[in-house]
Amino acid sequence: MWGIIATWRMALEGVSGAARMLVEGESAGDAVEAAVRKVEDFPYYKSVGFGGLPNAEGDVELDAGFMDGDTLAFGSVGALKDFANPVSIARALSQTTANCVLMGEGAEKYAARQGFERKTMLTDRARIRYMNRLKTDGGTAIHTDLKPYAGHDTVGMVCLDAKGTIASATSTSGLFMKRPGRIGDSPICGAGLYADSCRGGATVTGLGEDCMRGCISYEVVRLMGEGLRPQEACEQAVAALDEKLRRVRGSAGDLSIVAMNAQGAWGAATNIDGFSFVVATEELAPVVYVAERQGSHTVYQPATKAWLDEYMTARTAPVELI
Ligand code: SD4
Repeated sequence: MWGIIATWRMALEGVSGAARMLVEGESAGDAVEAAVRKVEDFPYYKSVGFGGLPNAEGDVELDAGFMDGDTLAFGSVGALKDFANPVSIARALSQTTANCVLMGEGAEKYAARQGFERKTMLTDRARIRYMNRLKTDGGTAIHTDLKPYAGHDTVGMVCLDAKGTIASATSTSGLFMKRPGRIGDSPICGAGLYADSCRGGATVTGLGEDCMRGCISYEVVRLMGEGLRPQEACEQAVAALDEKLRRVRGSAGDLSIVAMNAQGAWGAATNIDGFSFVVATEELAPVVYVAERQGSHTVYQPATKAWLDEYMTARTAPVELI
């Protein structure tokens, strides 16, 4: 059995390509890296890779992580500027025995030494959104109460190949107008992603600071290891962290998680409405689902054609200076 599950509609083309690779017997690591690169390269997604929204100083700083569930090898980069495919740098780092989590300048030096492609990641569209935001915020660049904005779409994927290897990967530009140097959950092992080929993998999208507080990807894998089905594990972990955050902090940020176990069964849970995700397995052609919270449960259905059309129309609409 092979399978792949990923956060947000944006993953569809990458997941479809990965599914073809998995049919051909390629590895989970190769498939998930190729799938995430596809999202990073698409300029209309404003929260991953090329076209990602900048930080408070107008610089695009990218976070990405990669984990191999056979060996627990983990690599990540944070606040990385001017490289085309952070996920590939994270994967290369996962193959080193130490120094495998690098941030900022150190990550850039490593990427340059390894010959990764340099690229200016700020697009005209992203620059216009930044200028507009400065205007609507009266020129205040630094925010202390950043929230994920509508259309905040960190890509996270969990992939199982026919040999039983699970790999997970993430990539994001993080929160729009974040402080320079801010790292979210996406490059943090156990928070943004986790993979263990004996139990399963999970990856999350949402408010990074809150995702980290619950080490939520690890928690879902841990629950699957105790025998919970992926759907139960996702729902239980999201409901527990959401409840705890509300109780001890007064509010909970967005938390949306997807998971797949070692048998290729999958699940998803969210504490918001309108969380989309993509799944493909040996038995299921790539499909986009749209999920919503119902109490402590999550329900989802395949996206309608109208929903899919509107998604792309919104992302590719012209952006103008205000
Ligand atoms: C972050 N978790 O940097 C990311 C943002 C995100 O969908 O997931 N957006 O906090």
